[in-house]
Amino acid sequence: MSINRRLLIAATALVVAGAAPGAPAAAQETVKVGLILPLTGPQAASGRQMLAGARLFMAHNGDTVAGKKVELVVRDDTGVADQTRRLAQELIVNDKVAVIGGFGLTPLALAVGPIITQARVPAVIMVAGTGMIVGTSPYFVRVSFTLPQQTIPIAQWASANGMKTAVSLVSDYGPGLDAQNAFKTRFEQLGGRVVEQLRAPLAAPEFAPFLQRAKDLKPDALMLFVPAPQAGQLMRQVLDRGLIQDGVRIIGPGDALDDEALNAMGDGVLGVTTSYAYSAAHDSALNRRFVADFRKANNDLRPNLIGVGGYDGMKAIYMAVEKNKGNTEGPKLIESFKGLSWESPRGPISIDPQTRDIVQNIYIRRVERKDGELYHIEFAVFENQKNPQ
Ligand code: VNL
Repeated sequence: MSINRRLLIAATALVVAGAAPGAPAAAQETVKVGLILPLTGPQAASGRQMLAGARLFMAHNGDTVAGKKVELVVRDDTGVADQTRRLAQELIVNDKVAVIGGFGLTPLALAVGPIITQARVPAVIMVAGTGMIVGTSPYFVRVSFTLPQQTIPIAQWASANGMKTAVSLVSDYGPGLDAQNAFKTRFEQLGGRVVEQLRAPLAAPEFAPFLQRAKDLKPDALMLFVPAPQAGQLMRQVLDRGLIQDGVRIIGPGDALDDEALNAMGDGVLGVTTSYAYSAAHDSALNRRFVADFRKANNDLRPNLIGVGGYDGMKAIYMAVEKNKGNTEGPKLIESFKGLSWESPRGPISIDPQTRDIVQNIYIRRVERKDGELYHIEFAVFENQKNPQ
């Protein structure tokens, strides 16, 4: 390594260390919020949802909090973890943001853990759902969901509704493995049997051979998980292969029947039952306003849980800054996220003061036609669910 390069690395380390107490951010009259989102590439749908949700929150609630102006600094990581890491560093060191947020996939969130720990800057997770992420830095807080939290209720429901055998098919990375493990554990505790656990690659998946295998095994249920942007592609192939017509019940956390893609799936998915924290059809005044304004501002795009994550992420940041009377020093700011609770478009939610993870209702919902569109209609609820430890 050249002397110059060594000096550069040492200088970068010093800058990060210098930013550590967060004092520069606290002195500013602007609260800068850095959003790191996949705005291009295969995960772009998530970035679009998060950004729309964050902007709608500001449209609804104004751009000042505790007397300070809130400024979004938006960056596209293209869904690549090296970019997420580099952008986090830049936002903290150069832009002096008080907090960062976003993270469209588990590996993207994990990439910033060491940086936020060292710089002592809070990071609000608006999508990533692998259970262990929040535990990897004392500066993480999560407003999205965890896969075990969202999956266990459907294992109970399936068991209570006569399903005895199941196959699971998931994306082969953190959240998929979490969903698969949580499902198998609960379903088998209740007397069911998972006869095979299938895993498709996350990048450019080809689902056909896995679906054929699942079909050949003739289980009562097929439990599915893919990240929400892959929902349309997966379900098209499920329908093409005739699994539902063959009598296999499709179940899982709601990601594979994502609200943004649901209408395009068509009537073949009527009756499919899943468990999830949010439905665009959630029956509350706040959600009706959220959905109507979101659609109006985004070419009639239907919001999903990722859009809600953007909205609630900003809500959490506003509440934490307010609670802290405008002081945005990292170590103080992270404290003020702990124990927050509020009404989300999905229903009542809170941040566990011990784990900094989301506590929320998980609803059992079935696809029905309503006002000419397909929706997830909620009919049962598991209240105040935490990520199981
Ligand atoms: C993750 C989990 C991503 C669930 C998702 O969609 C999702 C993740 C972007 O943790 O990577 O629906």
